[in-house]
Amino acid sequence: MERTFLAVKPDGVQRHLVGEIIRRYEVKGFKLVGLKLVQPTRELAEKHYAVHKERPFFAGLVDFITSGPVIAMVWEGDGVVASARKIIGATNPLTAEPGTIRGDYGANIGRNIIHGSDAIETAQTEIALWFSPEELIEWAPSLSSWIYE
Ligand code: FUP
Repeated sequence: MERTFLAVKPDGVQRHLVGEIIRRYEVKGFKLVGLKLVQPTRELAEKHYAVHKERPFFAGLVDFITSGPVIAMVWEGDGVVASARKIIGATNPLTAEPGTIRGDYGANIGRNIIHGSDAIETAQTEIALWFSPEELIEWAPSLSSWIYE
């Protein structure tokens, strides 16, 4: 089953959006398989955003993501990678559609509340970076037959 990595960034934690964000993925029908509060180190943040290391916003991005705790999560479900991104919305909250997390709660690209893996391969890399295998829990949701045909 497909898995994705989501993280509520320090702004989302400070703004008390953790519960609201988890709720959106729960009620959608995805399965939570990993969850923890993390104070990211610079090393972790630089690895996580390595693809952006030549970009002008990289230093600020690393400063921001290491500035406070983040909620790191792994969610599982058919098509969860792309669907979770739709629920998040566009990178810039000012252009993200209303109804998306960034569209509803954000007003600045540098404070866009949540991270979500952009592809299945990226998700695998990010899950391995943020979680050890024993932190991911296999469990059988009793509602499965009401969520999946
Ligand atoms: P996303 O996949 O939507 O999180 O966006 P990107 O991977 O393109 O960018 C990662 C983070 O860099 C964004 F969440 C916000 C930040 N960023 C900026 O601060 N300025 C920019 O011009 C682009 C991205």
